[in-house]
Formats: sequence, structure tokens, C-alpha cells
Amino acid sequence: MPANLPPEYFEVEKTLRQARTAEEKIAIMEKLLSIIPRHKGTEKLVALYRSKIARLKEEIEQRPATRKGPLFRIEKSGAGQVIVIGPPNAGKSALIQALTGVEVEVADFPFTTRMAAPYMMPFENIKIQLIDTPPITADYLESWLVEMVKMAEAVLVVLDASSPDSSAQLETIINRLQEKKVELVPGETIIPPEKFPFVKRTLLVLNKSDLRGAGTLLEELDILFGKKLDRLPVSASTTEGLETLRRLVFDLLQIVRVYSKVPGKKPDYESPFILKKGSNIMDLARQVHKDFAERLSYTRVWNKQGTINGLRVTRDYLLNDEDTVELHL
Ligand SMILES: Nc1nc2c(ncn2[C@@H]2O[C@H](COP(=O)(O)OP(=O)(O)OP(=O)(O)O)[C@@H](O)[C@H]2O)c(=O)[nH]1
Ligand SMILES: [Mg+2]
Repeated sequence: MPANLPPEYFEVEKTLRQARTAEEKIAIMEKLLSIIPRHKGTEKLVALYRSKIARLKEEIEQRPATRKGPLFRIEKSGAGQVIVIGPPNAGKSALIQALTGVEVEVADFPFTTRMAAPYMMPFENIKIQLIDTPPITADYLESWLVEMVKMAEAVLVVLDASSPDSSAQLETIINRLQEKKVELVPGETIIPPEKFPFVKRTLLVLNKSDLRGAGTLLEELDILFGKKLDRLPVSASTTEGLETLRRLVFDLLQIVRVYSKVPGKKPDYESPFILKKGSNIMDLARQVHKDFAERLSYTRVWNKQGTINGLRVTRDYLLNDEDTVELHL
């Protein structure tokens, strides 16, 4: 076993033993690959998982046609992957179009979207991947869609705020996912790594808030679900609430952007390092360069607010969003 594997690796690795389907195993191995630091000592391990994943994919390919679904997995890209789900006709595709500026198939009849597809949403200086999906109903939930939810970092459930059916539809979605052992939780929840596929930070997006009767859904959700999940009224048509939505999607990811700078030079604000919230200087050093962590002598930090200015910090200093860091070797 190579040295220097972070504790998170072992937590996630444990869940591999409980995984039953090929899809679940792939999801967990992909997660492991994203955790394993890349250096000489881990090359074999990385290769091992890659070949296992390839074999499992072949196994899926060779299943009888009745069990084979469409592509169930979308390569992650950008600062995080957020899956957009919901009942038919809620405006999932329209919302993605409004957030990304990319044309998406939108129509005033249900089941317009048949396949999952990725889109990139700009947020300030980063991009977040949004996945458009087919609708979920009481008798329609693609099994590959469940696998995709398990792999995403966070979930948006889009509801039609003007429809009287929305709260019942939300309940259906929550229950159908629960049957598949996937639980939707509020955005601030800390999820232990071993629960990653089964517990998803979620925001309810109440779309079509431009239409009559849109206000009543908020009250209804309060009565039926309490404050269990966070909610935000928006309109894909008028773009109302979309700027707030971008920020909340970023918050759901629980990541921080860190700018690394060379002494005497300005930092590059266009390409921040993306780290999980709770990461420290050592985590950053490992990401910047594989030898940095060992060779690091001291570090200076500046924060966005301007209250910390070139402060010398220790290796366990917790990074905040938009900190600028100067690593000295
Ligand atoms: N008034 C209003 N109409 C909207 C809004 N967002 C979407 N729509 C309309 O709602 C209908 C459905 O939109 P879609 O984006 O196709 O909905 P969807 O959730 O992707 O639907 P499926 O792919 O069938 O699951 C279309 O006629 C949209 O023009 C909105 O914010 N306000
Ligand atoms: Mg759609």
C-alpha cells in the first residue's frame, strides 16, 4: 500500500466492499481516483483502479439489452458537478439554458429531456458543471439517473412554483430516491466521505415564480416539509433570482477558491485552486506541486476582506474562500 494516502481514501475505500452493482463500484472507484494524490508511489494504485473500472464498464456493456441503459456517467469538469432533477415540465432545461447561455431543448410538454447532458455554468471566476436530466415521476425513474445522482457533488430539485402538484411531486422524488438509498439533505450538511454516494446536499429551486400563484408553494412546503431543505424562488424566463442561485450552487459545493502567488508577483485571479472547505495549507501545497508539501518552509496569507495581510501561518492554517497564499520553499 503506497504511503501518503489521505484518511479520506480509507473511509471511501471501506464502502467499496458494500457496493453491489457495477455502477456503484465505478462511482466509488472514481471517487477514490479523485482522492489519491498523484505521485510515483501511487501510480500502481491509480492504474489498478483504472483497469478495474474499464473491466466493470465492459461488464455493463455486455449485459442483456433489457438491462442496458444509456450512458449513465458524465465525466466531471470544472469546480464541481451538480445534477438538476425534478418533475416533468418544471423548467429544468430552461433554467440550465438561462444559467449557462447554451441552447437546451425546452418545450411546453413533459418528458422533453430524454438523456442526461452536461453544461458549464460560469460563477465569478470559475465554472460549475450542471447536468440536465429527464424528469422523475412516481412511475418513471431511470436507474442510471440514480447512479448519476450518487456521483454528483450536489443536487438541485427544480419545481414549478405555479403548479398545485409541486409539493406532491417533491414528495415523490424524495421517496423514490430514498427507495434507492439516496437521501437529500440541506446545503450546510457535512457529509462523511463514506456516505458520499448516499447523502446529497440539495437546494429546492422554485421556478416560474413569474407566474400567478407562485407564492403558495413556499407556504405549502413549509407546512409539509418544515424547513428541511433550503429553497429559492427564481424565474428562468425573467432571470429573477438567478444571480442568487449561482451563489447558492457554489455554496452547495462546499469548496474554497485559493490563489497561489509567487513572491513579488500578483496572484492569478483567473485560475484559482479549488479545495474542499476545511482544507489547510498542506492540502493546497500538495495540489500545487507533488513535492511542495515536503519542501515547504513557511507560508504567507492574504484574505479577501483585507484584514489579513501577508500573515505568516502554520501548515494547518484553514483556508477560506478567496485567500491568496504565498508558499515559500
Ligand atoms: N413562465 C415561465 N415559464 C417557464 C419558466 N421556465 C420554464 N418555463 C416553461 O416551462 C416549459 C417547460 O420547460 P422545460 O425547461 O422544457 O422543462 P423541463 O423541466 O426541462 O421538462 P422535461 O425535460 O420534460 O422534464 C416550457 O414551455 C418553458 O418555456 C419560467 O421561469 N417561467
Ligand atoms: Mg428538460
